[in-house]
Amino acid sequence: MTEVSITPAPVGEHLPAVRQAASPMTAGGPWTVAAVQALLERPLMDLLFEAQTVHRQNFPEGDIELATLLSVKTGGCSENCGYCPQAAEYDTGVKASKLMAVDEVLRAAQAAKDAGATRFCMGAAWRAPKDRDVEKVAELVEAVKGLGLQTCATLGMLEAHQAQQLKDAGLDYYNHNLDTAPEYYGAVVDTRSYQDRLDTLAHVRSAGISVCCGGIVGMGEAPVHRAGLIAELANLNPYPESVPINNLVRVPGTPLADADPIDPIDFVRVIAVARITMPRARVRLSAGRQQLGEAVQALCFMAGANSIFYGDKLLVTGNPDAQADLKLLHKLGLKARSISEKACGKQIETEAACA
Ligand code: SAM
Ligand code: DTB
Ligand code: SF4
Repeated sequence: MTEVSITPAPVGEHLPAVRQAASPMTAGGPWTVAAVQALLERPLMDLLFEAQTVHRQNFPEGDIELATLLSVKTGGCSENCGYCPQAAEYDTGVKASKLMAVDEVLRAAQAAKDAGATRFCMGAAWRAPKDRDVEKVAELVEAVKGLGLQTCATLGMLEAHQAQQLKDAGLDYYNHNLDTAPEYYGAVVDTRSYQDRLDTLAHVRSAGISVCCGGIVGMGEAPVHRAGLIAELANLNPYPESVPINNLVRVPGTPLADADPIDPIDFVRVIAVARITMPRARVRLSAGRQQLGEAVQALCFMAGANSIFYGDKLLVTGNPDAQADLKLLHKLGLKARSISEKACGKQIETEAACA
């Protein structure tokens, strides 16, 4: 057994260094990679204490957002993202299909709403949609919005006029992840650049759509790359309203199928640091929850996660069963966010509307 020596910390070092927000969505920055890495390396109990303190200051209601995903256009994607089962060049057994019809999507959205979700996210395996694709997705957005759900879409790279068209249709959020640090990006995907991702995020912002942007851990990245991802996200000005943190789902047939899984405690650290650096963001415990188990998820909520993907399926891979998730929230004494019990007393349009 390895011998571990524990050095007591000087008095005062365990106090939380709570940072006050200058404005709700531009707090604390700019963050250097070194400062973020130093946070990641803090003694776990200090880190959790600080993250929970920041969390309580910014989300006194303490509810958990339930967001349901639907793959509206599956597989056959021309990009080569090393993590993704939907890339055409990998043999993953995913069957490619065309864009779903409005009534089929509406049925799924209604079921998600009936099960308690407040946000419905439509994903499409495109590198970049064509204008005629955006027109059809705009119809989906309008229909889902009509049910009283928050709408989110993730369709790949967007041009400015396409973002505007989606905004006009009532899109609340656009998900477009930076996925990892800029210097590790080329090791994961080389059919597009980091700058391409940032350009789309800028178009989404300019159109007035709220940004959902996060990344994946467990892709063989070094701790400095995790710090680099968080620093990039936190330094977006403003930082994203929603930050999904995915634990890589290792799908056979993808280049990352055999990546070493991240240590669960390191996963919790990433959540805590996302909370501290982006105090007002909804930090979402995203893909890969099945692999974490209940105790680690509980630590993630302690660390400031306040959103989950909810429903038996992600896009093409599995997710914890919805009933099991509701039981877990109940066991932990956590409440799901609901449209009728809004903390702000207004119809939820964006998180900012509740500020
Ligand atoms: N094609 C669009 C794009 O790439 O932005 C939208 C769909 S894509 C599947 C959305 C996100 O899912 C990716 O950016 C990535 O963060 C996440 N993702 C994909 N495969 C994953 C996996 N195996 N494990 C964890 N997250 C994954
Ligand atoms: C995000 O950050 N994670 C979701 C959503 N945004 C679109 C997707 C996870 C995909 C996991 C693998 C799959 O089922 O395709
Ligand atoms: Fe295509 Fe998106 Fe999958 Fe990359 S992550 S292969 S862009 S569907």
